[in-house]
Amino acid sequence: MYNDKKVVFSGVQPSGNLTIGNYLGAIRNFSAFSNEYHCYYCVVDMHAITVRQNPAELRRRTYETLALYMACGLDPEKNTLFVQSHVPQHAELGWVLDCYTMFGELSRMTQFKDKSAKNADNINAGLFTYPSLMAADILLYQTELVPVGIDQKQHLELARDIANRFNQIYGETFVVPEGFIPKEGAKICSLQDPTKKMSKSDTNENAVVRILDSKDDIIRKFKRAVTDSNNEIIFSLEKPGISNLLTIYSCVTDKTIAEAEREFAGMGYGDFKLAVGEAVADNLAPVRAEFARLMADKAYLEATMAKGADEAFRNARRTMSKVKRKIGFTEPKH
Ligand code: AQP
Repeated sequence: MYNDKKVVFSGVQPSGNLTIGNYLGAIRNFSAFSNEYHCYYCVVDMHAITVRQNPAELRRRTYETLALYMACGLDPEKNTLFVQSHVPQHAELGWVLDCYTMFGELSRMTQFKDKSAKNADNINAGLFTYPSLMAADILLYQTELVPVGIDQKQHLELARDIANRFNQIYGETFVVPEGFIPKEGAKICSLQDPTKKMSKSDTNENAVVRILDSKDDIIRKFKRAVTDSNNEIIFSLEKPGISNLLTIYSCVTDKTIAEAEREFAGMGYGDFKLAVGEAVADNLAPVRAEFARLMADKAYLEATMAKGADEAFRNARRTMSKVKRKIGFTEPKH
């Protein structure tokens, strides 16, 4: 820790248009930490290139992701909002931590296995070492708490193992981070295959609800959502489609699952899906409006990015020089 506040860090890849999974599992929970913690929220563009990206789209999405952070309530005066590639210590520490991460550990990562299967023609080294770069992102800021969806739990555990390993060899260097996984919304599932998580890079548009989808699109996608046999609207392992919709409804209305089940008892699936779609669209309407306002002010977005990069750089540099000293690197005396 470099000031008296404990640190929160989290990131989102600008690898596609963000989904309600990214929103409910991660971003909308971020602002709750802003008063008590020093929060770093990063647009992790370096992670995004582990899968081939179109350069113009990557650039546009980087601005959009930053604007979405703010549209979801993150005030750049109270949070450090920045872009990963603007702070070179991420790559620098990422390389160092690669040398303290075992091949066997990386081979066990389920995201690597999933993404290798999806991108069989581009199984690059970056995709494999993604978790040690993620560990660097977190450890650079001496982070205590990392709010993420459940899909990132395995990577976070590896970041803890890497921090502990490094600390054991060189003495206390990194704070060992804890994950913060929300009780509701930690895994929002695909509307077309509710046994899988909703992913922004899914090519089936009906499976994914994007934060910036229009109200009509949102409602249409929910109307087409896959449901389960028999007409009961209850949360159950045997009913992944209905359970996913109840979870989404409960997140956007702040009602409990039990309250939602009571509200929809006896209703047909068609009306239920329409009600969920409308609740989601209404919840996202202010985010969409604020996003449009922010995107119209590119100068403000650029100033926010620059300010965030400066703040992040100052603290990242301190951790990096400590790491270099510990491992025996020399520094030039100018
Ligand atoms: N479906 C989800 N439910 C809950 N949380 C989710 N997150 C992602 N999908 C869901 C959380 O969103 C944050 C940012 O995710 P990311 O950009 O790092 O990428 P990801 O986890 O790989 O998410 P995607 O949407 O599936 O991206 P692509 O398709 O590019 O791989 C994380 O906290 C994540 O847990």
